[in-house]
Amino acid sequence: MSEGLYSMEAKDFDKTLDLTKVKPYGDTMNDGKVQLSFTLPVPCGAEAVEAAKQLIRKMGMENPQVVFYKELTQGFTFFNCYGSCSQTVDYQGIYVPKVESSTMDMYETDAYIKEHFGRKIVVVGASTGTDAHTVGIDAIMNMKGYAGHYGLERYEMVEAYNLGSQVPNEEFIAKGLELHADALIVSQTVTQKDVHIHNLVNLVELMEAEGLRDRMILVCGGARITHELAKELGYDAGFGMNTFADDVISFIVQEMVKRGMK
Ligand code: B12
Repeated sequence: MSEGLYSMEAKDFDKTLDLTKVKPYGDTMNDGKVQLSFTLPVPCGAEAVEAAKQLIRKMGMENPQVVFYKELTQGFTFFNCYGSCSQTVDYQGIYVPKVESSTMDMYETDAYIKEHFGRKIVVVGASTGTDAHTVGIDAIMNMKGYAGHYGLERYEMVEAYNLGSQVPNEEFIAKGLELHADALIVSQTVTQKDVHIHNLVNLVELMEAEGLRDRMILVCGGARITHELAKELGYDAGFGMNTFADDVISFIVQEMVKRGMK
């Protein structure tokens, strides 16, 4: 197959698609088909199926269909359903703040660091505060990496220190200073009661109080972190799901060059 076909988008071959009024796609353009699954706390039976259909209509769906239902336990029924969404979104009007650096692979990054700095870049990472989730920060830092992308420990020109999880912010900063970190990278997974926001803000405040904020690149990441949120909280960048080490180290070194850091 030619490369041209791979780079085709729906708008290239379907003239009924209007990007100012985008609807879900099921079998045909603009059919609005949506799959829903949920549980109702009612006994399994015909009344439960009717309740599910009425609920789907109230959600703004036309033609509700229950295609599977089963008693979960006495008094609870689980449903798989379809409906046609009557709402649309203006895709063309969407603006999402994103990290603007261009992602380089490990070899390109190592070469970039040699050319611009002539020394190793020190990156210190941790899952901080009460957060015990390590898989995200490990995916970014571990030698073996994640989904085919090497982690920072593998880079020839990066000195990567992974402090693990539940690292108090004070300890994190102290370690960053001791290791002469160019960048601190923080992972936050738990967001219940906005614990991630309190913890991320606390780190920035501590760094500002010690006059350190401008001396290091500060980055956060996690499944529920966006670049927009990170910027609001005083970080240089934020990375969400599907991030790899390539993305974050590319940002760090390009940002260091922009700021004239040596
Ligand atoms: C594994 C897991 C655990 C394990 C963690 C083990 C470990 N060593 O990490 C254990 C069992 C310990 C655990 C405990 C808890 N967990 Co838990 N856990 C999960 C689970 C199943 C997977 C998380 C994971 O590993 N994802 C895989 C990694 C690769 O993805 P990721 O973290 O998103 O990382 C990627 C990006 O986000 C990004 N990224 C992440 N960090 C960083 C950092 C930087 C700098 C950058 C650039 C990028 C980046 O890059 C990564 C790679 O692309 C999720 C549910 C789920 N399916 O997601 C729940 C989940 C995260 N846990 C949850 C909860 C509530 C808890 C507990 C509070 C439960 C409890 N009541 O005790 C405790 C919290 C303990 C604590 N003090 O933190 C909730 C969080 C809900 C919320 N919104 O807050 C989830 C979503 C489950 C749920 N649906 O309720 N958990």
